[in-house]
Amino acid sequence: MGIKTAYSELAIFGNPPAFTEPLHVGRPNIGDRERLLQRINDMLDRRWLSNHGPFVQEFEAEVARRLGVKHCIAMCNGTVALEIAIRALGLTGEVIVPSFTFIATAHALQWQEITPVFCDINERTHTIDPAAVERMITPRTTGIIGVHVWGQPCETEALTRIAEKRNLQLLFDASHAFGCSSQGWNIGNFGRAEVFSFHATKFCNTFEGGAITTNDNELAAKIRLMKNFGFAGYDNVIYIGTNGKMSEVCAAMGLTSLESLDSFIQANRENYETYRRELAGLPGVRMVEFDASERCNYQYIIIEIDDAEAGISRDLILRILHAENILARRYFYPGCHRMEPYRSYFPHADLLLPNTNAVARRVLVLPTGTTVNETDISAICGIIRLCILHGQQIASELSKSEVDTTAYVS
Ligand code: T4K
Repeated sequence: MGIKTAYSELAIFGNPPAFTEPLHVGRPNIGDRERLLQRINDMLDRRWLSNHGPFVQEFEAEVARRLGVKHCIAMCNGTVALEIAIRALGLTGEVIVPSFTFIATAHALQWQEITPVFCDINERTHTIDPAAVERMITPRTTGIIGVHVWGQPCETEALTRIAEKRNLQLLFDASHAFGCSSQGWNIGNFGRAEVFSFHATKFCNTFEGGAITTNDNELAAKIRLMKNFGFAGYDNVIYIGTNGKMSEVCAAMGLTSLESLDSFIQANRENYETYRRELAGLPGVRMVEFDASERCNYQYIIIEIDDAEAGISRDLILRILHAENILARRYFYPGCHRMEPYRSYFPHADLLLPNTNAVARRVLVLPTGTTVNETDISAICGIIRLCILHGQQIASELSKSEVDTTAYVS
């Protein structure tokens, strides 16, 4: 890895990249490899590979204990967990959901022919705006899905009030928020249920995996049936269901990840502080900061680029970073409402989503996690600094050399 001190050294001009290997945003954290292999050996010896095996039971109990929630039902992934939670809550008609989220949140509704009604976000926190939620309620609305995007808690109190007042189901997509809190309470305890993702790219992973947590006994029992074809015992199906089960090997990885959770969070937190220091005062660059009074997993480093103030576009910065092998991402550009099938279904959704559109135009997610260290972050921020300080020269030299600078323009 080489530190660049002049903009003429940038890889976009044909120089060697700062990183010889790609630096990914979602590089998985691997806990204690020996413990994992030992668990996999135990599993093989036991010849119990799936169907609510001992590792899944232990994983569910450990997640529930950590979150202080009555029930945790492990699932094969976060998307199926969302689909099952939506079905178990009996959602139909229209459900209010932010457009600024991973496409799975919207698809989990549309997959079941429920209309996602896209709602705007708070421009600072990126979470669903309760005042906008109230404006989107119609006689067909049956529920609200809040997303704790980046691990940033939704305004849980306001959303709970609205759901109670309007008799709506409240579900949270907590895919990013394992280990986070809202007003001191662990995420996992809000609404009727919350859904986590333990995908490989999440700071706590089970290879692929997810979970639903709830304090509602009846709902938990229904979800357990639904994720196992509705089986209530041998030869006894009492409900419509699907296959949402987590496998033993995934739970083995999950248990191993949980053992290292504190060190993962510590590494993320140190990276977050380093980025904050390195990017402080750069014009046109704002880092999304987390409320220090809440617990947070710090698994995402999010910056916003104001093109005009920065003197260079977010998309040109992205292109420059990619040339350096820094594979920053534009999550969740362009917003679900601008992706199919929603773009065709709701061509006018844009008009009600000014904050979503503005944030999607500005956001960049940078690499972090246990594979990224302070020196890497200094190199990444050094390149961003060169972009900001020499934006105009870079753009004009690129246009002179007839390189296509429009490729990433929104
Ligand atoms: N709700 C929300 C709010 C979500 O963010 C997500 C998932 C879900 C629901 C659904 O949960 P799951 O069904 O996935 O459990 C990635 C993840 O695949 C996805 O889980 C995550 N959100 C989303 C934010 O990010 P992509 O399409 O960007 O993945 P991909 O393949 O581009 O990988 C991301 C980066 O990670 C790349 O730079 C490569 C790197 N990577 C990836 C994998 C899988 C690795 O270095 N190693 C790996 O093993 O969606």
